[in-house]
Amino acid sequence: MDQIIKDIHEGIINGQAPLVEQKVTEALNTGLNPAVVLNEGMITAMREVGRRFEEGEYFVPEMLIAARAMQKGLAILKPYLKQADVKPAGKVAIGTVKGDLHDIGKNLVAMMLEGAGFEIIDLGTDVSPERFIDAVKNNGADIIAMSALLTTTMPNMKVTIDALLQSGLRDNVKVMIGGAPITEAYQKSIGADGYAPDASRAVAIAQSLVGLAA
Ligand code: B1M
Repeated sequence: MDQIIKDIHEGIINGQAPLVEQKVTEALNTGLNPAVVLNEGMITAMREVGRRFEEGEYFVPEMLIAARAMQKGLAILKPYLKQADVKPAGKVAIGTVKGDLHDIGKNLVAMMLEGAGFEIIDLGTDVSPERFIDAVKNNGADIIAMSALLTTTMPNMKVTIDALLQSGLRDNVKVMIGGAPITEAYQKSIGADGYAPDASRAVAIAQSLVGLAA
């Protein structure tokens, strides 16, 4: 691993936001591939933070400051995740489901979709089924994109799909889901139209849901 990638990785694990900002900028200026910075430096660091939390080495405050450092790095990376010459692709209402406050993965998916030409309605975190429905009814979303990181909140994806069915809007919109505990089998079991395990595959799924060649 490049020293600079190691520095970014360690910086996130230790929650050093200014260092992460500095090193991500430096990495991009020296011509390092943004995907390498993201995947090898940053995403692996959050995985390590999760491991430490699970092992009882980290607690919520450490997770929180690591997440802040990650968000700072992502903000610098954002313009580099855009693809050149993208055509408008469709409107996506994205949010983390009710009860869930994790937003790093959701933000990353939103950035990649935006980079691929989708218009993004970012509903934020802790999004109720009613707010997703509102985005279809009043904002004309073509896709509802739900993220969940907790096994306790993932059932709210099904609650949202059921609410869409009850409101008569299910046929007007495609539903895609993702997040660490989500699987393709779960997607099928709740009647969602698509599942992606990571942000780049989320772009391909969204494109296929609106009929664009992925
Ligand atoms: Co939380 N947390 N957390 N946490 N947290 C996890 C998820 C956990 C796995 C940690 C662990 O135990 N190892 C665990 C869940 C266990 C479970 O349910 N089985 C957990 C827990 C328990 C909790 C609390 C309950 C802790 C507590 O309070 N006791 C609490 C819950 C709060 C709540 O939501 N109500 C909590 C709180 C927090 C913080 C607030 C401190 C912070 C979040 C800050 C923030 O997001 N702004 C936090 C963090 C940082 C994590 C970990 C360490 C990292 C998550 C992350 O950002 N990953 C996480 C451990 C882990 O995931 N290994 C953990 C990086 C991100 C890029 O990946 O989000 O998976 P991810 O997104 C990926 C893919 O999943 C996919 O693409 C993304 C990019 O590749 N994807 C999609 C995501 N959404 C998608 C949507 C799509 C498609 C793809 O289509 C729509």
